[in-house]
Amino acid sequence: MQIGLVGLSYSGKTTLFQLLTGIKQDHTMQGKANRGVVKVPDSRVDYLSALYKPKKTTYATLEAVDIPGLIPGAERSTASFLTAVREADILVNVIQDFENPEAPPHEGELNPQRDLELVLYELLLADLDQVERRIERIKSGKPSKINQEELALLQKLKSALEAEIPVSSLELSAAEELMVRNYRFLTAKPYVVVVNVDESRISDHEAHSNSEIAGFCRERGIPWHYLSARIESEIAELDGEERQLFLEELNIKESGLVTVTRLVYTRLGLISFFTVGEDEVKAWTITKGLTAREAAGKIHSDMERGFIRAEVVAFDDFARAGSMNAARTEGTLRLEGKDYIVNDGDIIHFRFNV
Ligand SMILES: Nc1nc2c(ncn2[C@@H]2O[C@H](COP(=O)(O)OP(=O)(O)O)[C@@H](O)[C@H]2O)c(=O)[nH]1
Ligand SMILES: [Mg+2]
Repeated sequence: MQIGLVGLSYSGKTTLFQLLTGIKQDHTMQGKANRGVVKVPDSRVDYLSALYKPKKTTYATLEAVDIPGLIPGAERSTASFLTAVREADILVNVIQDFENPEAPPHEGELNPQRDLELVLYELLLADLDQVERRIERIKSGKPSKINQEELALLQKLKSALEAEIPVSSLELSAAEELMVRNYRFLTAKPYVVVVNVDESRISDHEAHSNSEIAGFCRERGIPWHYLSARIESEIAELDGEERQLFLEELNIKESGLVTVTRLVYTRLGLISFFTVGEDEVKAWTITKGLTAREAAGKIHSDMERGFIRAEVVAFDDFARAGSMNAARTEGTLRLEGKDYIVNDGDIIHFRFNV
């Protein structure tokens, strides 16, 4: 799964990219999209790894792309920007809410709500542009070949986008949904807001909760989070204990890396299950609602084909029991069949036959 970081220049995209991936970037390299792997922090994996002491510990991963090139009011967004945004599975909109002489705000005035709306507007315009061009192309084709259903849908999308309604907010039939998916509209993508706030105001939770942005997001069901990207990316370089001390000192309850990855998981409907052993402790990411057999297929197609049973224990039950044997005695480790729906945090051992 790919996270696309979008936002105006100087909002802190590259800084957040650094926090998420641990990869240091040259901030002067404007214009180039950076790609990196996000190791998804998970205290359950930490616990299992400390217990099993495996040869290898594998965390779940996401991909992050730091996408520059969004210029409000430009005639048309740059092609490289649009291509990168279209590839992303989820957009994280980074918004500037800090003062820094190295980061002049848009039109000389710091205004987070305006910046949020500017970004949404650019996404709307890109979709509208795509819709209009498609309508033109259809209309200029042979009349006999005109797909009336598609044309009707495009007209509906056009009116919505002109009224600044994102594609994700539209009620669509199953057939329309399918057509829309093919277009990969930017305003149809899952969307999360990260407000990059000055470190001096990072623990002002009341102000964050009452902000214009919070109201806007609450009303529309958009997940949002306040963090301070620069100080957090500096703290992230420290080792465990020191890191915790600094976070506490700043009254930051949880690292932005943890919160942002959790928001992304929730918004994308992702969950993790674990496999454990002396060789490897590993987190696997799947979409919510998969059966045990389908989950086995994520590990290996043989496991799906030859699936017999799954031995399952919820992480919390396992941690309480302290070992597999204790969990078995307590009855929380149980056998499940192929149609069992996997839960977030399940520790699973698949039995299969090939
Ligand atoms: N004071 C402060 N400065 C920040 C923060 N985040 C980023 N910056 C600085 O703002 C400038 C722009 O950040 P950058 O990540 O390059 O923004 P981008 O253009 O969106 O990639 C850089 O000089 C950063 O060091 C922050 O939370 N607080
Ligand atoms: Mg940048």
